[in-house]
Amino acid sequence: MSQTESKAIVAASAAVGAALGAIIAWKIAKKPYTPPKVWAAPKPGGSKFASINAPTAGAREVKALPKGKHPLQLYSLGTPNGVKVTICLEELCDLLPNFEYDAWLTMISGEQFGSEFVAVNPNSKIPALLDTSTDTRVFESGAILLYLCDKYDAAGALLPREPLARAEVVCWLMWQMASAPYVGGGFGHFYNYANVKNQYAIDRFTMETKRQLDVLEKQLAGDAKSGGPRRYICGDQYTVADMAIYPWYGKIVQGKLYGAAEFLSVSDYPQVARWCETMAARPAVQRGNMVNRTWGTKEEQLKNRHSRADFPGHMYPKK
Ligand SMILES: N[C@@H](CCC(=O)N[C@@H](CS)C(=O)NCC(=O)O)C(=O)O
Repeated sequence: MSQTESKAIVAASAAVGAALGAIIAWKIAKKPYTPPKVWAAPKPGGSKFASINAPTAGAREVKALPKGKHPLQLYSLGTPNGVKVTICLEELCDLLPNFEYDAWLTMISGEQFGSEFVAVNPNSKIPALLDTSTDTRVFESGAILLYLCDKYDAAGALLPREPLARAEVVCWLMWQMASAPYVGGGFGHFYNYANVKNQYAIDRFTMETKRQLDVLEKQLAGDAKSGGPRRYICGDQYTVADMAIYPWYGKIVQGKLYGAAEFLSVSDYPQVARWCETMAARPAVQRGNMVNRTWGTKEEQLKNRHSRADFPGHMYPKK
């Protein structure tokens, strides 16, 4: 058999394989599902993360966590939930000359089930923070943002201390925490990660994701109370609400999450796009985006972070 003939056979087999895969996916999608009396876990498959999913919690292996020399140890990955926290930590570096932290890359293909990680976050998800100065563990990204500001931001630069202003910021922070699962676990999962594209699920979560983007668009556009567009989510002051919301909704509008900008018609949200530009220009946002990141160009990644010197020199603004 000539080389050309064998190449043609390989190409033909690949095409037949792809066609069969598409038919199976289509058949699965069409098959009506009647829930059994008692649910049983399906065999792994069906999405990118299926192999780590289980209906039980807790440690799966005995495994120590690495520890650095600073009191704050962050165990995380550069996903939107992780980036919220690394942006905040980098903002604190810009506010406080002696503030430091260690951030350890934690791969969620299994490291979140190690015994010491589970001791820091019983929910086995990044980000997780350990404050070794008091042996305090903090989990849930929103709780970590509050903890960091309560402990280090005495001036209320990132989270106002005044109760009424603080309440508004906490409302938007809680909004983000409650809404993101619709975007990540709902829209992102079914549109991007699930092997079988299910129209019912995609329609449901796209509807909700667009509605949430419109909530933000209207907030940023402003009203009689704000007297015009709001520069940041809560007005003139940049806060933890911006840090929490930007890595999810900002990145969707910038086309950096799920490759869904066109599908979601993100040009419907010009105020969100305007706010994204302001956010992306902040040096701490740029650095926070790099920490514990394992994808993109080499220049966009800083897998583990232990000091300001880990970043290229130009990335900390001159005082
Ligand atoms: N509500 C949590 C969500 C954290 C979360 O979902 N983390 C994901 C990565 S973005 C994770 O660790 N997934 C691993 C898993 O589900 O096993 C938070 O905001 O901290």
